[in-house]
Amino acid sequence: MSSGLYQIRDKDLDTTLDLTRLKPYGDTMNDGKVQTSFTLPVKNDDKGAAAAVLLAQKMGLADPNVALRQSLDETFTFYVVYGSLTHSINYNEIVVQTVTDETMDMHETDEFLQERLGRKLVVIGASTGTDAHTVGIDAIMNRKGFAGHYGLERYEMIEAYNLGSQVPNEVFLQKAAEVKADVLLVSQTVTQKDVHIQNLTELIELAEAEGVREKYIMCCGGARVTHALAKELGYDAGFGAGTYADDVATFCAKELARRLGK
Ligand code: B12
Repeated sequence: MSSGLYQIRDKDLDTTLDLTRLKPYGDTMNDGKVQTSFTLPVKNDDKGAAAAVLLAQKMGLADPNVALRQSLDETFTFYVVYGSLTHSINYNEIVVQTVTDETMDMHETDEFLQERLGRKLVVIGASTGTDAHTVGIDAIMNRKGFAGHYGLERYEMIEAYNLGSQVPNEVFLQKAAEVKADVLLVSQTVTQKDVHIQNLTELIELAEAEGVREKYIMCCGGARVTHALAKELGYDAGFGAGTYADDVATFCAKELARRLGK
């Protein structure tokens, strides 16, 4: 492509971006275009569609348009609604808590552990309580890993135990003691009625009651888990969607080295 073409594109670029009044982008800067979907417990008719439009307006969407409505059964209907969001936010004021370490890859973490600790890091993981979702914890721990990132079982300097799902918190702590774990990894996927918060809190309370909380690096993860939430609940770190084994391995290796002064 000639540089002339780039010059034309640069000239035509929209320069009205204002990060203090950030809005979603559809095909023009600041058009605020969004799509939302929801189910209403009403039958699939024009009155139901009008209800969907009114709700979308109350959400702050201008010119809502029902792009799809589909009966789920006689009294439930699914809607997809497009519109322009009237709200904006100040992007420059946002402060987020993140796990700040620069992520090392598997080989770098193995080398780090070999040099600093001189022994394997023992990691135990599970989906605890009633949670039967295993894909998240498997993505982090299974040898084959996830999206091209190997899991903890493949690390030479990590001894990984994946207990699977629906592991009661008491059993999880017992097993952690048995294998002399350095790190506890908890996965929570179901968040209905904040069950993940109750379950994560119960584990911390149990660890405190048994006097072992400080013995372990405790991390949790799941689609609705953030680092800030994890810290609030008493964990050392929290990992959400898009996490790879590299991220949590880096955090745990560096955190243990820090604690041991190595
Ligand atoms: C597969 C699946 C199931 C399978 C699980 C099979 C299995 N072996 O895991 C089955 C069919 C069993 C199932 C059952 C249920 N499910 Co389900 N399920 C899903 C589904 C489709 C995918 C979840 C998944 O595998 N994601 C892929 C993984 C890779 O992502 P992830 O978990 O977020 O993990 C990543 C990060 O979060 C992070 N991570 C996760 N854990 C950890 C832990 C640590 C330590 C770290 C560092 C990182 C980390 O790293 C991972 C990789 O990046 C989701 C919908 C969706 N599309 O997300 C619903 C979903 C999670 N399920 C849901 C529900 C409601 C249920 C049921 C209650 C349904 C029912 N009424 O029976 C039951 C609950 C069973 C139970 N007791 O837990 C809801 C949860 C809603 C909510 N807000 O709570 C969802 C969102 C579907 C929906 N939209 O309603 N489910």
